[in-house]
Amino acid sequence: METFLQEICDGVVKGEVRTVEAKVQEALQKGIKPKEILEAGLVNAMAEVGRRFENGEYFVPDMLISARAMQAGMTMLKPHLIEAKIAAPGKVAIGTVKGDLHDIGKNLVGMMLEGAGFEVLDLGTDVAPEKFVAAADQVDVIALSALLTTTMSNMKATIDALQLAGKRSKVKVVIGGAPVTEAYTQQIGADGFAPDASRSVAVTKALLGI
Ligand code: B1M
Repeated sequence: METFLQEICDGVVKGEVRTVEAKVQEALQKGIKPKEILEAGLVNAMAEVGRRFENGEYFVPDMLISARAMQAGMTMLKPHLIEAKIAAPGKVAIGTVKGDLHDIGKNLVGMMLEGAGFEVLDLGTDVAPEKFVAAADQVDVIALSALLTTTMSNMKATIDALQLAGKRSKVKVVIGGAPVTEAYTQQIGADGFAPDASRSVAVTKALLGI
């Protein structure tokens, strides 16, 4: 791996905001592709943070410090990821489901969709099913993120709430997040599953027939 990318990755793992910002800046100036910085530097680092958490080497405050460094890097990358903005092919409401506060993956998916020209309405984290239902009139797609096995069930609760409100057929529902699988997608009656941010664009486009 390029030294810059390794340094960005190490900076996120150690939670060093200033190092991450400086190295992302340097990497961009050296012409390293934003997508490469994102995937090999930032996303890779959070996988290592997760591994350390599982091994008992990191605790919640460590994860938060790393997440803050990751967000700092993402803020710098965002304008570069969202370049070629063309006429919006559709509108997406995105949010992390009720009870779940993880937002890094959700933000990445939102950025990639914006980068692909979609208009993105970010409903934030810990989003109750009723909020997604309220947004359904304004969008073509609802994108749900969940990182916890305990909050995944709120994806189904959201789909059920859309159904109950008579809005299910108005929108496509696409889901994702570390514990989410294709089988779960079918089980709860969602329309699509994206295993990562890049593929969320292809899946969303396919659902809209673009
Ligand atoms: Co949390 N956490 N966390 N955490 N955390 C995990 C998810 C965990 C796997 C860690 C572990 O045990 N190894 C574990 C869940 C276990 C489980 O449910 N089976 C866990 C736990 C247990 C918890 C707490 C319960 C810890 C506690 O308090 N005891 C707590 C829950 C709080 C809550 O939500 N109510 C908690 C808290 C936190 C922090 C606040 C400290 C922090 C979040 C900060 C933030 O998001 N602003 C945090 C973090 C950072 C993590 C890990 C380390 C990293 C998550 C991350 O950002 N990954 C995570 C371990 C891990 O994932 N390895 C962990 C990077 C991100 C780019 O990936 O989010 O997977 P991800 O998104 C990907 C894909 O999944 C996909 O695309 C993204 C980009 O490619 N995707 C979508 C995501 N959403 C999508 C939506 C789509 C499509 C694709 O829609 C179309």
